[in-house]
Amino acid sequence: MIIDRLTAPVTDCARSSSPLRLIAVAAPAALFGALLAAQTATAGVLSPQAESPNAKDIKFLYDMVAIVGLIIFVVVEGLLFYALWKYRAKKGAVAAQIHGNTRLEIGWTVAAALILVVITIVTFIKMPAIINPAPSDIDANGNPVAGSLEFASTDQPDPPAESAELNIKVDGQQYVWRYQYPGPKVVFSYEEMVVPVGMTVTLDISSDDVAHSFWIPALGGKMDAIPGYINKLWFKTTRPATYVGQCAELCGRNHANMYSRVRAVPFDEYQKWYDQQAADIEQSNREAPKQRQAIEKAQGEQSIQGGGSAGGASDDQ
Ligand SMILES: [Cu+2]
Repeated sequence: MIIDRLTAPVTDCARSSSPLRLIAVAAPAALFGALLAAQTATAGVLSPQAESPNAKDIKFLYDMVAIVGLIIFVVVEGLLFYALWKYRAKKGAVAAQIHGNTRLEIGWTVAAALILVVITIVTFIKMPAIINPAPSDIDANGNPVAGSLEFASTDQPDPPAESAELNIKVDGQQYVWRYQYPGPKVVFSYEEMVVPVGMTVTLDISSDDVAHSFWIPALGGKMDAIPGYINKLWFKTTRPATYVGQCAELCGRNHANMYSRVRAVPFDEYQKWYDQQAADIEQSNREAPKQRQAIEKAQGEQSIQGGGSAGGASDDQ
């Protein structure tokens, strides 16, 4: 009887809490899954995506530090578990009192310092290639050029003088990216940047309102977009593809919707897009005043029919 009384509430309790327990496990798992599904949030699950030469160098440094860290983690944890097992408490055992081991202590201090020195040297070797823009693989007319010296950041120099480059002004605005293209025509686009494959693209990044951050993970570093400042970044694509990114600085209510995209296309296709975009913009500029006049006229007639209103459109607006 006693046992019955004791066990009954326990099983009741277990039964009632099982859906809760399921939710407690399933909800974080679903959240984690959703995070992984957001391509730009992970930027490659274990190791960063890399397409542009500077992105590849950043990935190399990242992987190097991650692998060294992983080896040290395995060795330290391995020794810890080995010691736990080998020296586990036995009946009547008295713990040995140890007061340091000079040789061992000097050893692991020197080893740690050496690892840091190696990481520093390799990082400094890679730095110029991350900072300085590489020359384009194609010239200003879209013809391939021989050789590909890989030369990227805030104080980045221009690509080598003889190399073609495409300089795009990137402007962060709550909540959209605007790209202004160079050349004889007025060409700009929002959200999606179109670039020719093989051309080194240099970016002058700024903002109209608050701090944003321009980031296409596969195409190199992340750069702040700050009002009043021009920060520089570069990338070079090697194949036709679309690379997605996202504003990486919390910039307000709709920050999560501030996407960015780079579409790399063959040079001819880029030129076609450039001309079409210029023509579309020119046509919109011609149509806009007509549409405005039509709207103002309609509003004017409405206000006359309604006996006039204080906020009506006037001719000089
Ligand atoms: Cu933003």
